Amino acid sequence: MSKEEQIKEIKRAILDIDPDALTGAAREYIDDGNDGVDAISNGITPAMEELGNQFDKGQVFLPQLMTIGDGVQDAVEILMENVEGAEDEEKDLVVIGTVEGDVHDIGKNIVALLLKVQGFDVVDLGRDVPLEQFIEATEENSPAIVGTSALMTTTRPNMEEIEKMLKDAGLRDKVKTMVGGAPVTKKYAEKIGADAYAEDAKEAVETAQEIVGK
Ligand code: B12
Repeated sequence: MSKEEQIKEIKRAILDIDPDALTGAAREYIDDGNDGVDAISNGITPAMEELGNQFDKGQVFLPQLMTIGDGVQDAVEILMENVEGAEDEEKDLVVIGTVEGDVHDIGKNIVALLLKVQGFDVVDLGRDVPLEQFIEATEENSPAIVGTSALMTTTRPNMEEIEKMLKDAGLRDKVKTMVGGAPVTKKYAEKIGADAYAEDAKEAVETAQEIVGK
C-alpha cells in the first residue's frame, strides 16, 4: 500500500470509530518506514476535525468519541516511536497543559509532540490542570513559553485567569504565553493579553520558534 493509501486507512479507521484498525494501520505505516508526523498532520488531525463536525450534527455520540479518543492516543504514540527530537544543545522549554475543568487533550498532545520533534523541551502538565500548577511549573522551570489549551467556551476564561495569576506572581514579564484550542481565536488571545495564538499544531511550532527567535 502506498503512503497516501495508508494515511487514508488511518483516517477511515478514525471515522469508523475502530481503534484496533487505527492502531494496526499506524503500526503498519511506521513499520514501512514512513514519517509519523505526516500521518498525524494529514491523517489524524483532519479526521478528528471531521469527527468533531459529525458530533456537532449529532451523527456521532460521546461514548464513540471516548473510544476513538483512546485509540488516537495509542496511534500517536506508535507514530512518534521513531521520531528523535532534534539534537540541539540549548533547548528552549515550553510548559503546556489543558486548563482546569477541561479533559480534551488530543490537540494539546499533538502540539506537545510536534514541539518536541522540532527541538523544544516540553513539560506537559496534562489535562484538567489546576491553574496554580501552571504558575508553580513556571516558577520551577523558567520556561520560555507557557502554552494553554481549552476546548470549551466554559473553560476558556481560565486562560485569562492564568494571565492574571502570572502577573500577580511577578512572572508575566519573564515568560511568553501561547494559547490554542477550538474556541480560542487570535482576537480572544489579544483580548486576554496572551502573547501568541496558533490555530493548529504546525502553526504552534512556527509561532514558538518565532517567539524564541529560531
Ligand atoms: C474528542 C472530543 C471529546 C473527547 C475528548 C477526548 C480527549 N482525550 O481529548 C471526550 C469524549 C472525552 C469529550 C468530552 C466532553 N466534551 Co468534547 N469534544 C470532542 C471533539 C469532538 C473533538 C476535539 C478534538 O480532539 N479535536 C481534534 C484536535 C486535533 O483538535 P483541537 O483539539 O482543536 O487541537 C488543535 C488546535 O485547536 C490547536 N491547539 C489545541 N490546543 C492548543 C494549545 C496551544 C498552546 C496551541 C498554540 C494550539 C493548540 O492545535 C491542535 C492540533 O492541530 C469536540 C468537537 C470539536 N469540533 O472540537 C468536542 C467538544 C469540544 N466537546 C464538548 C463538550 C460539551 C464535551 C463534554 C462537556 C460533553 C459532556 N456533555 O459530557 C465533555 C467534557 C468534559 C470536560 N470536563 O472536559 C463541546 C464543547 C462546547 C463548548 N462549551 O464550547 C464540543 C465543542 C462539542 C460540541 N459541539 O458540543 N469530548
